[in-house]
Amino acid sequence: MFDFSKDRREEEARVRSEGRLPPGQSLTQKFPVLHYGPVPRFNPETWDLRVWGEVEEEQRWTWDEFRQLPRRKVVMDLHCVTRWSKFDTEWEGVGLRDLVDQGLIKLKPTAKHLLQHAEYGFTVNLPIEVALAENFLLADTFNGQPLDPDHGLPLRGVVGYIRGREDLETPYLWKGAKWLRGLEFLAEDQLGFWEQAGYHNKANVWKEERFARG
Ligand SMILES: Nc1nc2c(c(=O)[nH]1)N[C@H]1C(S)=C(S)[C@@H](COP(=O)(O)O)O[C@H]1N2
Ligand SMILES: [Mo]
Repeated sequence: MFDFSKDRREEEARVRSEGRLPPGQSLTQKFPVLHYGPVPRFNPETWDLRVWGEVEEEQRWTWDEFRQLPRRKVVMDLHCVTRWSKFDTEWEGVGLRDLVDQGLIKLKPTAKHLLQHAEYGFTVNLPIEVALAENFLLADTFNGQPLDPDHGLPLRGVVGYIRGREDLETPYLWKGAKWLRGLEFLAEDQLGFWEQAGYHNKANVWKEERFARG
């Protein structure tokens, strides 16, 4: 095995000096896998992404249709509530804001929250402002490659910190659902899987909002 601990510590010192290491986090050069339950299989023939709730029209995109949607690239620092952070990760996919701006999703004024629905009934909630910001992406590509099955193949929500964008809310990584299959827009907030299990609802990494009090 390589011993890259010195390299890791140097990298960590650098991002800390740049003000990019949130409190209680440490830098990893790996990409740990974290989730509850099994990894689903991807079948491009039957896969779809559905959009419903507080929208003017429901949507359903097949895999081929999803790949035709407007695309963008985002570079982000990822912060996991279990205290690892991964820096300068490169994602490509579809921005929710672009779908709304281009009329591909028509939100009702009552749409105040997004509930991501993943395989096996997993859910996670975000306020609409966070879901529509540039640091939340419906990602199908990581470092120029399709996602690993463990990391959400074919599609996941991903949320992180964009350098210099202190104006954007940065939640912990659990706020992006792997194996994403549905976007439900809600008038009232609804807790997702980990939020019901006691994780913090807002999950701001700079404020260390890891767990709900109680
Ligand atoms: N479908 C699904 N998505 C999920 C989870 C899960 O249990 N199921 N866990 C979340 C948690 S707790 C984390 S930390 C990240 C981890 O993403 P990674 O495995 O790509 O590092 O996925 C999030 N998305
Ligand atoms: Mo997590």
